[in-house]
Amino acid sequence: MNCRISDKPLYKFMDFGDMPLGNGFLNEKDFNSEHFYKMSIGFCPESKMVQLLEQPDASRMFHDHYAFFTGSSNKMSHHFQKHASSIHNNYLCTNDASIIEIGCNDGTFLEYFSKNNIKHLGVDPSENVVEHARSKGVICHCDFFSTKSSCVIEEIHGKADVITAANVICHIPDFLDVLSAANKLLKRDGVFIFEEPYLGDVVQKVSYDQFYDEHVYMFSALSVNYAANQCGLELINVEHLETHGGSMRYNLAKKSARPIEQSVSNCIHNELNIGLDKIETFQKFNNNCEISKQKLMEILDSLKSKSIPVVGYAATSKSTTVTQYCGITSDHMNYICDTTPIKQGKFSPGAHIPIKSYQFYKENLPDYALLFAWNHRDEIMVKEKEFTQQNGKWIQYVPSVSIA
Ligand code: DWN
Repeated sequence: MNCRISDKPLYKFMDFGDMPLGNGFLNEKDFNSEHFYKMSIGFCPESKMVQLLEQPDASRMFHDHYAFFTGSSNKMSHHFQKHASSIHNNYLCTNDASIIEIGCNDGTFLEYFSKNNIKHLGVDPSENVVEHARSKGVICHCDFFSTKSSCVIEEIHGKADVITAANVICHIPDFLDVLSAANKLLKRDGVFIFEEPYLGDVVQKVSYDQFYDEHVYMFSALSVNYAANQCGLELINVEHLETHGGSMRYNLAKKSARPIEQSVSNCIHNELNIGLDKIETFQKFNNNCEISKQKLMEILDSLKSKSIPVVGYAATSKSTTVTQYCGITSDHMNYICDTTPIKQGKFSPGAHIPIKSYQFYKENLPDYALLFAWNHRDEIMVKEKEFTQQNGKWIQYVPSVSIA
């Protein structure tokens, strides 16, 4: 696995110990053969990249029973429709215009282009989500995106005006290869637009749960700019987004093909101000995570000692990091409820807490719910008015530990 964008050493600043797969929901019979890897995070002072030091093999994470479906959040579906329409209006006005999406998942984003008869191609390595996308009329190629697969992609589709990705690029270890492949597949003035959870938000909100096997990188404008420059691309625009607890949308173009907008230098200036270029910032982040963990466990241990039932709300990939890092077990939490059928009836990775359907939760409202899907808080608070009205309490840990 090549997951280095500079040949300078990485400084480890956080060690999570043994970690199961974030989306490795499993059956009881598989408890003994569950896969664990050593999860730790490092910072490269040269490229300013923050990343996992080790990542499990891709085939363990992305396969024909991948558990995450983009359409599981109404708000995210709406976000992608808006994004699709904006890309259409800004970049895809000619008759021969075309778009490629890396990591198209269940087709939530590309469905717009399919419906509007715009030439498109989704690329994704997980056959089950690709099937879902195809059922919506989305044209897909089932494979990992790389310079190797770019030859086949070019044969099928040709070069594109726009290449997009959302919450995908930070999953791919060979970032430089992805950038090179994108550069190769872009038309001369094409743009590569991707959005990912943002390092600045992770540090400021102490959202350590954004680190898990699939997220090999936690990008900043500093690190993306560094990598893009090595592959004939440059960062021309950035836009901060509220999605997934704070994300950044990066727009890249071939060198000198498009003007570099003010947002890039503004963002980099802000990143230097908040210290995203310094190891000390991440050492402090590590301390803040330890404090957050202690506070959360004080609450959960206290409820456990009084035998007060707690339910986890949403079996997110992030919840795996939280349960494993904090030491949350099925003694603290009766079950985790989740709307995704493929997760229901299984057990959470590592902690082996049962996953139950949303229906089950609605019929057995608990006293306390730990909000694992804190990044969808607004959507969930609207949906869960009944729980709050019945005096149900939310336990939260991002941006700070609280009971409300
Ligand atoms: O990058 C990634 C992000 C975009 O999605 C992937 N590596 C995997 C996944 O991460 P996640 O699982 O932490 O994503 P979410 O969107 O925070 O959580 C999705 C899960 O939450 C699904 O299993 C559905 C569930 N959920 C729920 O049960 N009720 C979600 C919502 C909004 C709800 O109301």
